[in-house]
Amino acid sequence: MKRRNFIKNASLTGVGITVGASVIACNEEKTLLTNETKPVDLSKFPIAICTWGFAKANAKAGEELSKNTSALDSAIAGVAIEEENIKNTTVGKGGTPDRDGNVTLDACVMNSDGDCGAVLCVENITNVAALAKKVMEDTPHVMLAGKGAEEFAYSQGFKKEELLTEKSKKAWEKWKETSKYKPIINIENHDTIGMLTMDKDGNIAGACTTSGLGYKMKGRIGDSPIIGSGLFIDNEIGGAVATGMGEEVVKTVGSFLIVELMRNGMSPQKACEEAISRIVSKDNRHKDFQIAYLAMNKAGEIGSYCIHKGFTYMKYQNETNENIKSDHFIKES
Ligand code: SD4
Repeated sequence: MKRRNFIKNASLTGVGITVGASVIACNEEKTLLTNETKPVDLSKFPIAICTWGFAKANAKAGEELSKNTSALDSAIAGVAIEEENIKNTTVGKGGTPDRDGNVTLDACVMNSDGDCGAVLCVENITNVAALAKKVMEDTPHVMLAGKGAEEFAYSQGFKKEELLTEKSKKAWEKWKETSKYKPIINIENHDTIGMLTMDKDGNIAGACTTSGLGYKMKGRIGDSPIIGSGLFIDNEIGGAVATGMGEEVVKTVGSFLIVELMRNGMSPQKACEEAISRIVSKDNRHKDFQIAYLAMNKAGEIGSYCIHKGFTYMKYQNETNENIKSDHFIKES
């Protein structure tokens, strides 16, 4: 086999580590070989997957990938559909505000080179995933928060927008009558959008963007903009994204954990199951919150798992965009 375009075998640093997800790339032959010597058919690529039933967003990412747009730009173009969709109350413009009525957005992106950028608690800017990419590329930093992120956005030509819609404002005013803070499992069956994209050569990138938990405390940040929690990519291994109760994802650094489990030989499905098991084995509170993970490895294999029934994800492959039900931990729910 020709060794040009050799991608370092990550398992070589360990002793006796299983190597299911490690790859040797051999573009000339249009195949990837895993260390299990399973040939992977590159004609399966590109692939776009995203959390929940965000069909249009995922189709957009798939179309961009098919036009040879980079994996990261395809993901950003895909999630922008939901950031701009004011009917979606969990992402971008139209997102549910915090308990003081401020819509504050969180997002992060990661490319195939392992570079990343994030913005936290940003007001008045709709396309925060694109802003996270700007942080990655045009600042010496990885994360910008609050006013600093907003001012940086204006300096980059982003426009100031009112993110609180009349509808969200009315819902917030109604919420204030009781002020009961209880995140709702599978809210309206869509939530944070976490997307993983793989270009036709098998390079992976991702984006994660959200308005966070509705009626959160002012200044609260969840997992979504935290690299390793809401999103993690290692282009030698694969990627993972999370949705659900951010506080619990952060405690186990869920997306990073899944990629590491895949590095050590687990399938994306088993890795997602193990990451959920780390959360549910701690205590019984998981009965009251949802967490879902979605992962893809270098061979384009996909896995997902969640605590409660109801999580679905989108998969775009070979010009087909499907909504797929995830398996779940609490079987009786
Ligand atoms: C957060 N993980 O802010 C996000 C919100 C979410 O289901 O995905 N809710 O914690």
